[in-house]
Amino acid sequence: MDQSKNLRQLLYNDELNFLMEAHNGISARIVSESQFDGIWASGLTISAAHGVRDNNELSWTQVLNQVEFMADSSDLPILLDGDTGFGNFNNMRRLVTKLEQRGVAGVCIEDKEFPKTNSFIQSEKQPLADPHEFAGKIAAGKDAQQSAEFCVVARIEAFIAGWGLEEALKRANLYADAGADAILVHSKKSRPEDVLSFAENWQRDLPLVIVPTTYYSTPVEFYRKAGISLVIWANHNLRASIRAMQEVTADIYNEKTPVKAEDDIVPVKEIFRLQQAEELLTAEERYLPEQNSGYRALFLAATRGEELETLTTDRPKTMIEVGGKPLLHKLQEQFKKFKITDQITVRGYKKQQIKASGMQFIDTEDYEGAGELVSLAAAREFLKGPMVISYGDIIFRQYILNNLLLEEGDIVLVVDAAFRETKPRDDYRDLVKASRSYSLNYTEEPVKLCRMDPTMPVEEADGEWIGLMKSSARGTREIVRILEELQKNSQEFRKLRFKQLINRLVEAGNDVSILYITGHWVDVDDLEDLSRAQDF
Ligand code: SPV
Ligand code: MG
Repeated sequence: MDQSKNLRQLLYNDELNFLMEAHNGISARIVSESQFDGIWASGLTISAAHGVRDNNELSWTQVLNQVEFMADSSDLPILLDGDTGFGNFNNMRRLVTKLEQRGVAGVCIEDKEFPKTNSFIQSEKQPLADPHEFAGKIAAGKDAQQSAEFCVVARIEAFIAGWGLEEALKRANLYADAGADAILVHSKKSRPEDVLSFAENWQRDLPLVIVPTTYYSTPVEFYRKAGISLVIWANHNLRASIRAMQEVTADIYNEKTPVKAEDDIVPVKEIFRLQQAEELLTAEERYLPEQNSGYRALFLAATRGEELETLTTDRPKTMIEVGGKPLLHKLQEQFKKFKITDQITVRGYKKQQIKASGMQFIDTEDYEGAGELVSLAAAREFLKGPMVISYGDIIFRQYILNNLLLEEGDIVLVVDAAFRETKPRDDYRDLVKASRSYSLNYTEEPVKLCRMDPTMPVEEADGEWIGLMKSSARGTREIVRILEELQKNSQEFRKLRFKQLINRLVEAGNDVSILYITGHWVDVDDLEDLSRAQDF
């Protein structure tokens, strides 16, 4: 899109239009999501965002770089504050060429000397440029542009430097003669008298631009009546963000936690949205070969969950909706995020009700009163290579799966060390004793499982297994070996639960590692759990 043409229209149409300040890619995107007509890439705020002064401390290529990011992230025309053109007529030519190449719609230069000082700092001491030299710079810029639409705005600093209307008009006429596309008349007064008197006495058709930073309280109707074309709100986004950063920094320091501050800041998701992270995900699907983590997932979902009463008369609990989605679909999506796309679910109770696209299924008829190992044995053929095995009725925060996948070890169980708070009841829980209790002290030494025993006194337990584990190819082979051994040797194999398998693995000399978490998961066993899950 030709942004220069858009900027030109803002200058030349009969309406009063507005530019909003931005100083980097993200602020440019924010302005571009608003109803504003265009963007002012302010020299003051671009400098300040870099932590330097508005005295040409940034090099012109650094400014160019910044405005390129702004152009990339916005679909509005950008008028760059080009200070004094970063040198003489020759520097101005090169500036215009580069700005056009980077999709910047126009540039405004001011008739002061390089290096400039911001107009609000000791303004009366600031020397103005020789008007003829400056007019030559404008002419050189206009001659350098490739497209007819690119806009060069000449900014008059006569009022700023303590000169009067006459000097301002004389200079503006010279710059208009040199080919400027518009005149920006700047003032430091708290009322608009400079700019209004200028507008009244301006005889040419060339549009006028103003920057009401100090006379901001003037109703914009005055500008419309005076025939002004463009108003620039020159620094407000940076000023707003400075206040916000000061407040949040102080607040988090004082509170020693961001808990309070979180309510007043955007969620991280909002950053992703502004960065258009979604687009990259779609593009990845399109351009990258389908990726697979190497893990396969097995979900155990054969039981009904009768404690959930009428909710499970017509479907198994894995299909109960939490936050608008069946538990199994939530698990499925979560695993997909980690490129675990090879997924299988063991179904039993009301198996026809379990549907999930892209999911494979294995059915077992033996689920009523059976332990989990029957389901595991049903999935025997699938138990190959690196695996993640999960109960079909749990939900957990994403980081838990992430950390599990990163954890070393042939067999790793996720164990909740905060289990006493998580579920203060005494139904069946896979309590575990470990080589070491959960502690905040960092140590390289891995935590090993000693035994899993739901009957151990709660005070003795180091945590509760949440029903989520992973195994390496070697670990999976061991699981299969023990599973088959139990199948062969146990009289009541169908009653066996995970604890028997896990304890046998340990007894057989396998290291079963533990990844401690502290909450952030729910298993949906009864109605109380379900309401906790809905809040989750
Ligand atoms: C800027 O925003 O950098 C300007 C306007 O040039 S002023 O700060 O008022 O000089
Ligand atoms: Mg400036």
